[in-house]
Amino acid sequence: MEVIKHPFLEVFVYQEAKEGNKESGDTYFTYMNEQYFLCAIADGLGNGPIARQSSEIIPLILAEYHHETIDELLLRCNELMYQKRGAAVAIMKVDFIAKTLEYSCVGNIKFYMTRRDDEKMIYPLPVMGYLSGRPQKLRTQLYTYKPGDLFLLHSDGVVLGSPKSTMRNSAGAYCLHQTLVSTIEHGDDATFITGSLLQ
Ligand SMILES: [Mn+2]
Repeated sequence: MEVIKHPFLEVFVYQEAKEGNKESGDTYFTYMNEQYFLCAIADGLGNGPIARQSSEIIPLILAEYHHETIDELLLRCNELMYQKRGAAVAIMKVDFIAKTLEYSCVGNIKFYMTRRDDEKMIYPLPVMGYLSGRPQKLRTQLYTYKPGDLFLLHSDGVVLGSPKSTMRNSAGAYCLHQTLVSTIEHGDDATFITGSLLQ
């Protein structure tokens, strides 16, 4: 488990490989500074080392170019999928100054945000498909956030019957993390990132 604890936010990451595989085909990335927090999950097509060949590129690109926009980052990653299997990729950026959260996804990674003062859950739909090196359409969404808002990003190895009630019943990111760890089914590569926005 990777943990980030900061006055601005608290984040918990969990990852496990499909049973029998040494390496997960999923990768994840987190980075933060005083202005922003950037995180991502990538799920490589196929499984094991082949899947990882595609997904491991995403954290490398994000570590080098974290100052760029999400669209720029996704298009960079897309170009590098050429002649590889490809990957589903979701990227999220929290701007602590503007108090905004920006999100974009191509493929089967899910994102949810619940807010303390709003019953509606935010659940942006992804662009279908995966990054493959071909020209890619993007659908990047921008939201405002307030202290107490909770988010969850997960790969398709995490299966949630009712994300809304699971999140509503969690006091914060750690509680949500613990609930998910106890319900995970171990049949697939699984990665999730839970976070509480604090300021
Ligand atoms: Mn998967």
